[in-house]
Amino acid sequence: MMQLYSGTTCPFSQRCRFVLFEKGMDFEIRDIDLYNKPEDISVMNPYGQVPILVERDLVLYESNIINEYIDERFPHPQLMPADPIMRARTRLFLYNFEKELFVHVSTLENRNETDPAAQEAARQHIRDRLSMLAPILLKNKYMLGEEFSMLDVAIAPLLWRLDHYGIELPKNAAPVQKYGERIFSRPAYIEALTPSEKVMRR
Ligand SMILES: N[C@@H](CCC(=O)N[C@@H](CS)C(=O)NCC(=O)O)C(=O)O
Repeated sequence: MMQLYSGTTCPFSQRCRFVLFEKGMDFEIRDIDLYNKPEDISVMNPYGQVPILVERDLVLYESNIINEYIDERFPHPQLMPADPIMRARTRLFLYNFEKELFVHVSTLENRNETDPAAQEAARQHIRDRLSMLAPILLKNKYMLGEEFSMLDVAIAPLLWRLDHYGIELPKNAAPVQKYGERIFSRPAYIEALTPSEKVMRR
């Protein structure tokens, strides 16, 4: 059985919990206290971070890498597009999300980053970058169109945390908020939330 080492408030861990619940297979979630990390975390992941997925002698880290593995191992419902061109485009989008959005999420999650100016800059970058997605999400139900995909999984934990991070989107980004609500109403999304995540959003 797969085991996921997961942080109860970690947006990257939430991505993997979300995919595990979407697939509806057997797995075990091990909650890790990030203030008091067990030693084996750094043995399994040289960067000392969660999420980590363990399946027999396979040990994986990095949320997007873990999620692609789960998607290939349990193909239904498929979350990466079947077509190679769309698949490649999706990977490129995932890469862009990390470079342009989640690098700033990491600043806000980092307990050692206490500089208010750095935190405010991170909020501003996230606000601007998310607002740019509004025209696409006005037309599309999900990031790629009608089909729910790995891109929606990747971005959802950020949309869930906007209030929690103190980020208010401008009015013209309403389609982004509505898109978030569509993802948050999925049964697997709700099941994957930890008690600490449930209280992040009113
Ligand atoms: N790029 C990584 C980021 C993982 C990450 O930043 N995890 C944080 C918690 S949200 C962590 O484990 N922090 C503990 C530490 O760095 O000591 C991923 O996508 O999995």
